[in-house]
Amino acid sequence: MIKTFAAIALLAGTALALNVQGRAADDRLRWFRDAKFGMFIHWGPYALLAGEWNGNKIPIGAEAEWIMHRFNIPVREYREMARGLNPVKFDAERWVGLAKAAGMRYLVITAKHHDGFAMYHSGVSDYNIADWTRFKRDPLKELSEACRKAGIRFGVYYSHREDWDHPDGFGNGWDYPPAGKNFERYLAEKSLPQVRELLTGYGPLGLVWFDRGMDTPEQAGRFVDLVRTLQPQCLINGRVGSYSQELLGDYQDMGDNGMPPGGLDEPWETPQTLNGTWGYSRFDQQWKSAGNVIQRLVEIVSKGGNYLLNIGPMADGTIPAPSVATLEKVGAWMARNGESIYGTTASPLGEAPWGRCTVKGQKIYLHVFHWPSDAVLRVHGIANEVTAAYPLLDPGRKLPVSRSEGAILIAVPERRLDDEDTVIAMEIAGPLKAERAPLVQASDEGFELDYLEARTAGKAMKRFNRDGGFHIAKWTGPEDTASWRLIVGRTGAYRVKIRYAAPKAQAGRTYIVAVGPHEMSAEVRATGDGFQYATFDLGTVTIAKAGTYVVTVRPADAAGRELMYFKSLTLEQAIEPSPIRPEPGAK
Ligand code: FHN
Repeated sequence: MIKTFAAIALLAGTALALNVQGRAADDRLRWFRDAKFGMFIHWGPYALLAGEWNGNKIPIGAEAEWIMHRFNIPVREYREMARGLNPVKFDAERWVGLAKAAGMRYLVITAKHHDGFAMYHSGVSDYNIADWTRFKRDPLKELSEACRKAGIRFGVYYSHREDWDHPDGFGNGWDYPPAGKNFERYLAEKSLPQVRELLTGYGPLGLVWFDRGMDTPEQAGRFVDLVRTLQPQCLINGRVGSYSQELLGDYQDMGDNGMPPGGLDEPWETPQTLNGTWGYSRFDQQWKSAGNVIQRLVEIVSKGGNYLLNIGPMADGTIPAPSVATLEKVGAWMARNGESIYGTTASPLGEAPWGRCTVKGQKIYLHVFHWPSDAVLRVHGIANEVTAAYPLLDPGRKLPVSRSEGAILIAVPERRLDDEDTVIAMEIAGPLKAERAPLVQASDEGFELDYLEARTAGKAMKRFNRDGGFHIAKWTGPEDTASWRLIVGRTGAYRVKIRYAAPKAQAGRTYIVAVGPHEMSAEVRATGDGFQYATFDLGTVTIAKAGTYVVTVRPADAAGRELMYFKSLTLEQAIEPSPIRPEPGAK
């Protein structure tokens, strides 16, 4: 088994994907990058069922808004049920007030979920809250206005592909046999026109949040074009396109409740639940605590992402009390510590034994989840001089700072100042210089060089895709590289193996793996459709001298297509003496 100690610090201020996104996208994304925290709202007729249909219950932890699909409720019956929606307790200002009190800076509500019911006054279909029920109001209009007053960006969720009500929409095979469907008709009759309505009737939108992808890039492109034409400043989330590599929207969404390992080079967001469902279920009372939410928020922000946290209001418009209580507690923490969240960038420092860091220029915010019992906070991996350290809650209280064996030592108060997360602000001289610790061989068996620990250069980018997870992509030419530094203690032969995914179109390109001055080349081989990773043996390399080596992977030459979706490279200590050329020398 191969083990490595990967004490890795990524480069400060991780370069965002300007080369891919372009300046216009960067401009659109500015508010989003600063906002960090948003409210997601799943609200529709399913809230009336609250997780139960004819005695059948949605299991705890499963999605209550999927009830129509789970129990194959006939369209006719679901429509009848939806007539009863009458959210007399709905109060847009109160909802938006809660988002604001929680420290959230944007709000995204389901304009239409998979059940096909519009929660706004649609002219395209009378199957909407204003025409279909006796609640003659338009909640989205009221929310959009309340958001504008409160300075919160307003966004709409729209299920553009999945629609269990429309005979040609995707997903309802119990009323409408798939063979008879004309998906294009659904797009033309309902999906595109409703998105147009949303883009024209609710003022400037912060974003449109599409879900569940689209079958072809061309179809997804129509939604992208519509948004770009009608509201060029409006963001589009990553799920507009198919669940594949190419990002047609402005930023990537993780999978539901997804937490990336870190190191992503693109703007991203993770939609997460407060209990186990998005839509309201009266059975699911497994709520996350405020402390859990705060620490998640910090972890997400420390990795450069946004946290879109869901509430599932009840059918009458009441927000479940546990959600309100949690969000208020989170908000109280945000009111004290928001400076360490908004407008920060990904931390180059990764996880520390005591917590995580966020960064804003020359200020490093140390989020202490686990208070040190000896009242000394040890910070590793920062080369800069520290000019000041103080609790964010008490900036006048300067904390003594010293250095020992490469670590910054901060003498902190005996007790934490904030439950769950006490923030210590640390000011440094000059731009942040994160020390990149080399990978150290943990055993005699070798190294595993993971994509996450690589230093990327050129167009090579650490990405997420909803099919295959995380990897390095976007590299097309020799200047696009992934590299690592190793300290090799044990000399001898190492067997080199590479793990990647490559669809057929990428097969045949040549790539170089350099271990110090020794280069080996190979051709990319197709690993299957989608993002199926496979491991290939590249032979052995002999390292004759102990020392520090740079290992690099790169395309051999320039081409218009991506090289591969790279996962890892392993250098295993070979058992047999190797016939391969001796290493001319270490750097
Ligand atoms: O199917 C939906 C689900 O109901 C919910 O809306 C989530 C939110 O991210 N999105 C889909 C599943 O990924």
